[in-house]
Amino acid sequence: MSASSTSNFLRKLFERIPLPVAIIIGVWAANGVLLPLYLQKWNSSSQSQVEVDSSALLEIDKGQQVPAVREKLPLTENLINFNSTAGEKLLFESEARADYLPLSIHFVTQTNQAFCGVASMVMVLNALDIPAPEAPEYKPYDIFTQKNFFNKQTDKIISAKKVSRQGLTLAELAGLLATYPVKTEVHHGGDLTLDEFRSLIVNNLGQTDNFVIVNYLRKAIGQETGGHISPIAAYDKDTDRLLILDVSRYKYPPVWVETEELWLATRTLDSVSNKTRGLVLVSDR
Ligand SMILES: [Ca+2]
Ligand SMILES: [Ca+2]
Repeated sequence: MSASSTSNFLRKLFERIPLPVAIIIGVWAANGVLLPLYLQKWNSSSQSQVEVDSSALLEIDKGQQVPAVREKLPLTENLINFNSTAGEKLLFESEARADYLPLSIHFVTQTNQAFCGVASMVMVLNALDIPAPEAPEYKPYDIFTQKNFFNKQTDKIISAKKVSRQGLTLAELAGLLATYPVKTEVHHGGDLTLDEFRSLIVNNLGQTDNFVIVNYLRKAIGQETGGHISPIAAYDKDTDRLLILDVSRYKYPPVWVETEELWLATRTLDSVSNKTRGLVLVSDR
């Protein structure tokens, strides 16, 4: 059928359809196109605004940035992937790993790109077996989650909403933990020698009733890019490396990093607090 005979056929067809039926068909067709577009727009505008880590954006042509769908990021040669034969061997032959088991049992992925500190605290509180609040999604079981961690007490330090925008400083992290029955000890990287940094961590990793949360600059250990927080789980003396259980599990695997490199990464300035990053040691009260 040619283009002109097709249009003749359609015109004749429409002439035979009564006007009310034509109106109904018109409205139905418009809804088919406009309603889905409207719903799509409504859905996207009603989603909560979560700050996207700029390292999750890929540069494309014309300098335009679009959210990228991609696999975990590759590791630079200075880091040993825990999920490798070498990484596994380091754990089995590690000289301080009392914290590995309780932390690995409670290993979680941060629920948004600024919740690394919250995810780390939740892991440590669960590993310490601190009495947890009710978790409605797991009723009748109680466990710390990145949702029920926040309450009226924690809101006095910083709200969940604010944390999702800007993350946490070392002082805020310790302040939030102090609302729970635990003891905290804050050490800024700039105040510690390498030996002090190493012995604080290694001593702790040899004891089961306390944990180390580290705040470091990713860029300083060859990762993308900004300040980050995660628990440390083990130490290998022969290679002088620490195992970080990285809570951004969508982005990087746990890694073995040289102690000196991590120390230097904690001696960087956090522009929010205007202090260097560092460590928080957490124990039962
Ligand atoms: Ca070893
Ligand atoms: Ca410990």
